[in-house]
Amino acid sequence: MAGEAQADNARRRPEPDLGQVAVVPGAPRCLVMGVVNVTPDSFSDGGNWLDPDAATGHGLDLIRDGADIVDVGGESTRPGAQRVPIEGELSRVLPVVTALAAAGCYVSIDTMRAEVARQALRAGARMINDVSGGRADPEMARVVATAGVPYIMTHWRGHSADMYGPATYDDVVAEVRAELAERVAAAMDSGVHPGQIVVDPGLGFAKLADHNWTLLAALDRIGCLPGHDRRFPVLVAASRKRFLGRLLAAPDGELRPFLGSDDATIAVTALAAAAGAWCVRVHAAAGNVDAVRVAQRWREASAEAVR
Ligand code: PMM
Repeated sequence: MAGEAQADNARRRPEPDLGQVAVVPGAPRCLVMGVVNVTPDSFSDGGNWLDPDAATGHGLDLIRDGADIVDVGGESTRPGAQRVPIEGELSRVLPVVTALAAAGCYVSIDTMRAEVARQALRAGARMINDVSGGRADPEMARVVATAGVPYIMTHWRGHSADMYGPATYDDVVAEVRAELAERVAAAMDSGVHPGQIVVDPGLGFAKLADHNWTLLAALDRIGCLPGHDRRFPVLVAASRKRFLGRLLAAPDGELRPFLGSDDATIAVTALAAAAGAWCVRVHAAAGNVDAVRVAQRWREASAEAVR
């Protein structure tokens, strides 16, 4: 299989010198990435932050509440969403990225388009979050390699217009790890340094609720990809996703509304941080920041107990 061959090449290739590459930020605890969706139609907060000043203010609030990174996106990926033209995406994100970067925030750009990533980096973004893992735009890996910035690669099987058509797996953990391994090998072939890469199981992206739970339960294996001999940092983005609303459904089957799943998001954050996640991507920062602090202390106490 082409993917296996790519992964084998990745394993054999000596790692290049880090040079000017900005490696993924390390942290004593799991990082918290706050979401700023500058969209009319994202599933939990669509329309709230479409105005650039409102979006910037929201980003600053997330940082004040303890978020380490703000993730600015201008294209909804909710199930069924159609693509926005690139001009529309640029006009949504660039003023917000510029303002948040100028205020000293660590900004990530959430985009599948290389040109949007390039312009956002020029405007001050320092990290690229690509939910397609480089599949939507073949130019993306070259932009990442040239810029030398951290790059989040999410497991993805296709655009949101048909989110659940490709949600078929015999073994979801093995298949997600194998497909991520292929994407990582392809990025490295384009010159991306492995130290730039973060992987993400892509909760909800071509995944049914049970797939998401199975992936979360296997979190400690997601960063160890077949054919690669380093463990990649893992980002978990469960916040307000539909599988939480389904878990918390009322007795009559009505799904819990998005805003009613923030406590469940915090519970996932605590468990993900305890399982060693590098970062959680969340819509509301404060409770999640508390949760990662609890998880960190718990991990330290566990380590102390075995010394
Ligand atoms: N999900 C959404 C948007 N961006 N980024 C990463 N890395 N992983 C995700 O799972 C992800 C993402 C969609 O959720 P939203 O509309 O609530 O932002």
